[in-house]
Parts: sequence; C-alpha cells; structure tokens
Amino acid sequence: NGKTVDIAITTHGSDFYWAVCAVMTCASFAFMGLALTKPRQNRIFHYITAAITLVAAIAYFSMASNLGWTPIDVEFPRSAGTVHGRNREIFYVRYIDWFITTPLLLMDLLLTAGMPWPTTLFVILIDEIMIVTGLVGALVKSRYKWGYFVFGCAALAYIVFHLVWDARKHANALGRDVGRTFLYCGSLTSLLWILYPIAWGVCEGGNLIAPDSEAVFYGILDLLAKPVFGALLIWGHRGIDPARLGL
Ligand code: RET
Repeated sequence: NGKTVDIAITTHGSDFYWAVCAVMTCASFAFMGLALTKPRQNRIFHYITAAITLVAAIAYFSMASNLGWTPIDVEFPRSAGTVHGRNREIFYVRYIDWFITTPLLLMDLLLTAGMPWPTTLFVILIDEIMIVTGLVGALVKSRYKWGYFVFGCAALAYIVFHLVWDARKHANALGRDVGRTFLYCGSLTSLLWILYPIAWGVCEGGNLIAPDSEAVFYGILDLLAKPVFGALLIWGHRGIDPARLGL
C-alpha cells in the first residue's frame, strides 16, 4: 500500500494468515450448510456463528495480503527483548473484525443463557468499549497507551464476571443440557478472552515480539475463539429447542 515500515510480517506471517483465512472460510460454509439441515426457526445460532467466521475470513484475507495496517512509531531502544526499529506494523483491521464479531460471540452465549435483552445490550456496549480502547491504545505511541489498556481490561473483567456468574446461573436454570452447553462455551470464552490482552501487551503494546509471532499468537486464539467455539456451541444446541430460550 506504499507505506514503509521497519517491523513488519514476512512471508511466514503471511502464509500463516492465509492458512487461518482458509479455515475461517471452510468453517463459514460448514455452519451455513448445517443451517440448511434445520427448520428456519431453529437456525439462529448457525446464522450468528457463520457470520462470525465469515467476517474473520475477510479480516485474515486482508492481513495475509499485508493490507489493513498502519505504521506506528515505537519507543526505542528499551529493555532487552524489545523488537527494535522506528515503527511497527499495526493491523487495525483486527479491531474492525472484533468490533463486529465479539458482540456476535456474546450474543451466541447470552442467547443460550436466555438473558433478558437489556442485560445483553449492556454487556455488548461494554464489549464495544473494550475493543475501541484497544484500538486507540494500539495507535498511541506514548505511555498513555497503557491507560487505554487499563480501561479495556476493566471492561473485560466486567464481561467475564457476567459470563461466569449471572449468565451461568441463568443457563443452569433453563435445564441441564443448556447449562452444560453454556458451561463449555462460556468457560472456553472466559479463558481465551483473558489471553487477548496478554497478546496485545507483547505486540501492539510493548513491541516485545515480532509481527510473525503476533500472527501465530492471535491466529491460534482466533481459531479457538471462533470456529472451535462455534462448533462446540452448535453441537451443544443440537437437542435444544430455541423456544425454550425465549427465541
Ligand atoms: C484488547 C486490548 C485492550 C484490553 C483488552 C483487549 C481484549 C480483547 C479481546 C478480544 C477478543 C477477541 C476475539 C476475537 C474473535 O475471535 C482489545 C486486546 C481486554 C478480549 C474473541
């Protein structure tokens, strides 16, 4: 795209992004195909989950093509372990993906738990704050970036608290099968989501690991948080009538 940058992905990072793009694309077709095996009123989780992997496929297409980034000045030289250079490639396209997909992931979970819609709305608004603080923090050069990071972490703490406490209790009250599905998908989500700020801290935040390693770190997290999560969720819903969840 004509911009020059000191610290960028190489063909290794690009190849990895293409691989993740391929998995996201296949998963989208699989979830849409599975939707066709169900009556229309039983497809809500297929639709949401397929949209999640489809958006991710496009984000990964962008990153594999070395698009959707901007160079950000980094402070150097600093401690041992810091990747040196004047500026680093920051993929803002990740945050566009997350702005769309993390609310959909929360919809998957909170609809499963049958939460009242005002609660779901508020958790999603807090989630949007988390993503935007992460984006702004990534684009800031100075130490102030860590201020945005702290706001984002507070938002994440609120979301995880909701999942492991309120929503879990709500899901259990709807029956054993709903409770079990929520336990698996909610636990996977709570665990994985806590690893994202760690990845941010060593990539966009601290510039401690190279963009190729960033590709692998976020790539594996996204594969677990989207296609693996989605398969688990859709499998869990196989015997659950959406009408029982108020859908
Ligand atoms: C940021 C930085 C600011 C602090 C926190 C973050 C958390 C991000 C999360 C992202 C989840 C993304 C998913 C993508 C889909 O696969 C924005 C990195 C707390 C939790 C699940």
